[in-house]
Amino acid sequence: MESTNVHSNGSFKIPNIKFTKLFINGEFVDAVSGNTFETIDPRTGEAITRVAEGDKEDIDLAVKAARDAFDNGEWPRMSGFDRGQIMMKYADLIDENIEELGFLDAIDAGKLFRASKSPDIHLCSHLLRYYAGAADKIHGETLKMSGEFQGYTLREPIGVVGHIIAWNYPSGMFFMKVAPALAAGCTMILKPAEQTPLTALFCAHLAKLAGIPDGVVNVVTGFGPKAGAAISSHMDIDKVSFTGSTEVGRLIMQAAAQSNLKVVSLELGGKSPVIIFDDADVDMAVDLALLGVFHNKGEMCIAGSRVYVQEGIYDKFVQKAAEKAKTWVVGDPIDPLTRQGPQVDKKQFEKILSYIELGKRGGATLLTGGKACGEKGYYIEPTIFTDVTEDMLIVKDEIFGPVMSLMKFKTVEEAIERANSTRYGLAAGIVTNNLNTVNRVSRSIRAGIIWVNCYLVFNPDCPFGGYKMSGFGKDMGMHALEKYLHVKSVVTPIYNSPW
Ligand code: TXE
Repeated sequence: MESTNVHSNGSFKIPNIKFTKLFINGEFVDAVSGNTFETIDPRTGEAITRVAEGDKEDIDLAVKAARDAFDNGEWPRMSGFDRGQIMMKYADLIDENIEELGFLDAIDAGKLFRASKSPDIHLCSHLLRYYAGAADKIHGETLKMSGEFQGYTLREPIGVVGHIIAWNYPSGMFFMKVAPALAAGCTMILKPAEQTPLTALFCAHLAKLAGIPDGVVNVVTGFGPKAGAAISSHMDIDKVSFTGSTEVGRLIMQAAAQSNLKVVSLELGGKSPVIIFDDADVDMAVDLALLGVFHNKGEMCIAGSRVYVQEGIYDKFVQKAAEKAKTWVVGDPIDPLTRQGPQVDKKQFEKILSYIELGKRGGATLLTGGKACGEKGYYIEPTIFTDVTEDMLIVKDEIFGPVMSLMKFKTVEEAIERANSTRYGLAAGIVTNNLNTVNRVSRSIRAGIIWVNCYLVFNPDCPFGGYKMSGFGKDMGMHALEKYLHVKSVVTPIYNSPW
């Protein structure tokens, strides 16, 4: 462990960065190469600190530790109840350190400090407690079979898991992956995104404090093509669980197929529709639609970036959306009045601005925003385009920023068809008071989660994951636990063996 000093800035404590090394086999260690890289504060574009840059050799060491902990260690063998008790302790430690974790997410990812403390970090401890409660309820079945045999199934931990995660929910995503895998009895290596390594290392430290045995949770910071690729192509990792872009998801599947055919689950991009019908309360619908795409500065795979409004309320909606978007405060994510912080890094900032340019040049009308703001850092104005058509790239591609495409529709059939006209299928929103419309549309949209008269509502018991090119395999809910379990059948003769 490095320095533990905490210095104060106004009403909250700003922590010094304590953990910057790889966490392997219960110890913080330098990368084998000795290399480090900068992690950048998107509020300023300046470096926060340097972090160890893991590579294949470091992944090999982490896998060796995780393999040994799985093959010979106590974690997979202890009772589910005991695992659950340790996970409960881990959850308590997250709550005790909520301010520091929230702050690290704010300076590393540009997330709202307020939102990082709640619900983001609350979700972390909630996930741990949810899966801690499930750890002693992993049961098999008894099989009657036929003839002189009977059988039963065992649900066993899948083995050594490699988690590769993205930067938009650094701590929440850590526990979406780690908590169910821990409950199942797996051991693991997690690679956080290179943009946001800080909370993962802090959470590794808390895992040790909670009493999770060495080698069970290993964190290797580093870059995708090196440390990430070493996970997906490793011969001794049994499963890879990934959250990130569709392009890299494809590479992960290829690497899994070409190495040891490890089990793969992918949570990828989205281009989610929000459909607002004539009978909706316009103020409520506008608030919901703005939140759906501007929250977390639009860096959400579930961002409701395609907003379809029925023709009867379209004009009123456009007017109110413009008014409200202009009051959306962009600024320092530490300031409690801010609603939108900076984009995560320069690359993402430039990607979003280039899509905004594409929209302008393609003939879409800029209703609000449309440019960067602030003197330094990676801030972008909340941007709404109207007069967009389905063939424009701003409507087809995941922008992953505060950019809404606002479109008009006439009938329910048209809304369903246009909502489904995407290669993605992660989420959708419906705003209406008509129950028949709710039932019809929610059954017709090909997406993993449908929010009715709400948006962005998450809970650990609510499965989350995509259809189509948004990936496969669920995070959260009991379905996520299944991802980390194998089913084994055991067959025995009822009386004497016929052999
Ligand atoms: O993602 P990457 P990026 C989308 C979003 C965003 C775009 C690019 O549209 O603008 O992706 O973001 C690791 N083998 N999403 O470039 O590259 C990488 O180190 C193994 C949606 O940041 O997919 C990081 O840990 N791993 C998404 C993780 O993959 C590799 C969230 C994600 O990075 C790798 C993030 C490789 N060859 C971006 N290359 C969502 N579903 O929420 C990279 N990585």
